[in-house]
Amino acid sequence: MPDTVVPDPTPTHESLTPPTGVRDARFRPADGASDAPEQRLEGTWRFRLSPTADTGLDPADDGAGPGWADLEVPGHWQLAEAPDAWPYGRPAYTNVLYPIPVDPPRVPHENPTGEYRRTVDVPAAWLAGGRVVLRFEGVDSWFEVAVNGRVLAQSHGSRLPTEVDVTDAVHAGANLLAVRVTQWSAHTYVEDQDQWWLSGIFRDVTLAHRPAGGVEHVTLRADYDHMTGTGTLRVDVEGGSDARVRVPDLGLEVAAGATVDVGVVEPWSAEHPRLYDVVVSTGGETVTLRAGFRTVAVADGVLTVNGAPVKLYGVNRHEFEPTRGRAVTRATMLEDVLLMKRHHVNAVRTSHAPPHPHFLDLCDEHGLYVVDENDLETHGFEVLGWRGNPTDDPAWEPLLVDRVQRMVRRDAHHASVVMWSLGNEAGAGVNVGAMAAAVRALDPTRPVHYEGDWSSAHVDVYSRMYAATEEVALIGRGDEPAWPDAAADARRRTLPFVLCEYAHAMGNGPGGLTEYVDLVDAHPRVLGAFVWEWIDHGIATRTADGTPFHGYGGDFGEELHDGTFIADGLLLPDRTPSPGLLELAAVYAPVGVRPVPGRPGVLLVRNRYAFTSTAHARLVWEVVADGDVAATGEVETVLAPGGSTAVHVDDVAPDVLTDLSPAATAWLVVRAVPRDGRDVAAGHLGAGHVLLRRGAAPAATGTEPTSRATPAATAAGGHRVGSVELDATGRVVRLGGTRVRLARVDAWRAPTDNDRARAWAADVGDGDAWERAGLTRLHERLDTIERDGDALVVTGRTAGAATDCALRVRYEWRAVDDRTVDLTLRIAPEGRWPGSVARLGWLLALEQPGAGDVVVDWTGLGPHESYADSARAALPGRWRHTVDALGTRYTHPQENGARRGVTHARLDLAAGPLTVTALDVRHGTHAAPGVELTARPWSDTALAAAAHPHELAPDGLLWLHLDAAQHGLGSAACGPGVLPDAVLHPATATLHLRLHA
Ligand code: IPT
Repeated sequence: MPDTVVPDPTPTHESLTPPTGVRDARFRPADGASDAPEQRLEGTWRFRLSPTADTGLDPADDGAGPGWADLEVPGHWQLAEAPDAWPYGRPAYTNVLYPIPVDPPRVPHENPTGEYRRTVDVPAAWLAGGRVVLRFEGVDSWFEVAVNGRVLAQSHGSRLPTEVDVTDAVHAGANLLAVRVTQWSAHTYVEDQDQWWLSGIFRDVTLAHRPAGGVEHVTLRADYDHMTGTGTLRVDVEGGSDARVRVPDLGLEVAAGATVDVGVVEPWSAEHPRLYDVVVSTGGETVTLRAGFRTVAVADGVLTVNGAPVKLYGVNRHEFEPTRGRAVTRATMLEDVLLMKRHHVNAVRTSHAPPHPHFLDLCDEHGLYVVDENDLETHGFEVLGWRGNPTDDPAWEPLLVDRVQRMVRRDAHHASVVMWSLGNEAGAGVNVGAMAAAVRALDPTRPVHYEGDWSSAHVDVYSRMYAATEEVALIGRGDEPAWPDAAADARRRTLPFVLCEYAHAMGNGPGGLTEYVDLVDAHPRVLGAFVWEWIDHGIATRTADGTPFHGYGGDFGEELHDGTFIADGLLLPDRTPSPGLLELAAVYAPVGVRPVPGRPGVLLVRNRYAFTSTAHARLVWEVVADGDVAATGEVETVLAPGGSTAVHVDDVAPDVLTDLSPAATAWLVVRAVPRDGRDVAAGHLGAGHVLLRRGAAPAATGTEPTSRATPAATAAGGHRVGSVELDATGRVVRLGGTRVRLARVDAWRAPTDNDRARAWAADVGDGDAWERAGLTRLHERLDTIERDGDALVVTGRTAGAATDCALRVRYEWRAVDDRTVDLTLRIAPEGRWPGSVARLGWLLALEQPGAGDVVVDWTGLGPHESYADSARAALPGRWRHTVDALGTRYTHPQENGARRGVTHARLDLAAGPLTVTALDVRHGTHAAPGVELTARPWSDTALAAAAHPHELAPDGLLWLHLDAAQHGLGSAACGPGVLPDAVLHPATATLHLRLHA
């Protein structure tokens, strides 16, 4: 009978009990910043995995016997031997859904549980006075700590610190430390973030001596008054009495506990991360903190730092390494920070949990604004209509409040943290207010963020994710639809707005970044936006035959998983920047360079820094004509923050166009080149280009050869026209010395992850529309072939089975000389189309063993790939890559590698070079500066069928797309699709090309 059951006084992994046997959460000084001794307990521990939480193992068992093995700490047990073997279960990926039945606080009996053992040496001196404390920075998910066989504490909060006072359980010399960690616990229900389920002691463990009268906790407040240029400092110390505070750089020494005016200081900002050592001493301990003087405020719906409105050009960062999961090394943390800085990211949301604290030390030092997010997500309740959601259940309040308190206590001394976030995707409920109040009680100096409750009743910023640009524009203007509760609505209208997630960077994309960031720049209320997300969480693994690859959901035998949705970052799993990150760098660039609609020949240069002039940058302009610099110079202007200047070609190079051949395609380019040689993406702090003039075709320029070769019959009954050989039906069989396996019009691409999805507001996804229009199964029927003067004209129809959507095609071949042919290809859609098309252009499959090594030289936009809605990173010039290097090996293979605006390309084929010159390219009413060129050693069909890059093998052909246009990328995998001006509609297209081979 229930009332005869005697409750076990010891909390278990299924108890809703805040951590027991633990000390108050404490700030965490930077590595080496305290003179109190400590030992980092990283390295080899003994380990044993049990199938249930009831392991039957004695905490006094030292793990030396059979059944135990070595394991590296910190780490996740599932990745113990990754990528070679999986001795302790495998990683599992779900985005929203719980991988266990939803029955809080109960979890399955099948509950992999790790028993950890190691001995620690406690110096005798540590026991002469003070305390001995064991600190865990992160253990996933519930754990129990025992020393010398005595159970001392139970804790949870996987990404939060736990300190256990072990003084009374240790003796001088060797002591046995035992930690029991369960994979599943009551706390799993509040840790449902979109990431791998990975367990164990995955962050640092330290054993520290806490001297008597030591610095137990520091509350540091370093404010900056931008009106006077002076700072104030207040340091409160828990622990030792008579604490003193020294700031050597300011010649300051004062008692703790008082607010002192420190006089003139250099403020901290992400642009100038000036830190001052603050030395805090008590009788027992000296700790050096690094303080940044800065004041964060929200006034009139605008967030300011040091009085200046600041914009957050952000990314969401989960901690991840392909072989280590969330057990990221300090080297990786630094790499992430430097990669962000290099790509002009100025803000990071620590999605969706407090990061390893060292990451925040790096953000302080290198300058990033941080939204520090609590370890809370209950997304799996959404599919249950939020029934039973812990966020709205008072029984969970102490646990959720404990979490935010531990975050704030640990991190509040960091200058970089400018906002607290209560968690992610945890719905609305009574505990939101309780958490917000707990945060403010500990730290009233920073705004509080939470997206899951759109009333914004308890927070200081209105936050949303993936809202479309139209809605963001409404919010920016303060014209958003009203929230039902009038008071909450009125209050929300006073708040700054932030997109805590936008631009889902899954696979090839995101497209449309510029439109969002323009809204951030245009509206004071729009505070910033954070791309989802920083890195693909592809786990290093191998095929049965040993081929390495990065796995995603489903690659580890999960019974429930979310597939490729874990591969949605700006970095590939090995931290190679994706084209999306290069585009982001161009869009976030601190010196914005943009064409001005309606003003030809003009580039507007804008200083987007909040605190910094452009004195550290040279503004270099160039006129690039057919890939070469025809004229160059510098604009001698220093722009103040927010300042702008227009660079007009008529001012900087008035005669340049008249001096150039009319056949030349010319662009104006402006770049902001750092004078200090700092390491920034593409070598500049911002760049932009505008087309000055499209080169005129040879006929118009009088450079056309006077005598043309005429079509001739071939021995095989076909036709030869200049460099091209056609069969009797008009099908291309040879270009110069290269055999052509396939040549036809194409309108499909291997769908991107965005193409495969349906945008939130769309009736049909792009990939589905293409499937319905038959584009996945196009064949070309040639109908007529006839001479027309000196031209050979072939007509036909390109279509797929089961639909009447088709492309009428007309090829007009005209010889220029024996090795040169002009092709005018006209494509005209007919039928009723269900939506967009992927591309409109000509597809060639050229017989070419070793196609990946073929060198492609091109004149056009580059060197990186570009798409209609992702073309800020590419600049006009002359570029060269191998076919292999043109491509991007996305974790999940898909369309990639297009180069736009190509006026001229040369492919070094085995039989000799093939050159393509774009004489005229049109789509609908739009005249393009050149073709869109894509080359790869496999077909789009193979690309679309591959689940991982290693499954793609060259097929002996060089697949070459020469397109009039290609569809944009959008962000439909999570959010809006391709914006209207980048949608490729079925419309007539013309390609006038000159082929020399
Ligand atoms: C949003 C989540 O906050 C984030 O963790 C991630 O899952 C992202 O989506 C998609 O990759 S939730 C959004 C789908 C409502």
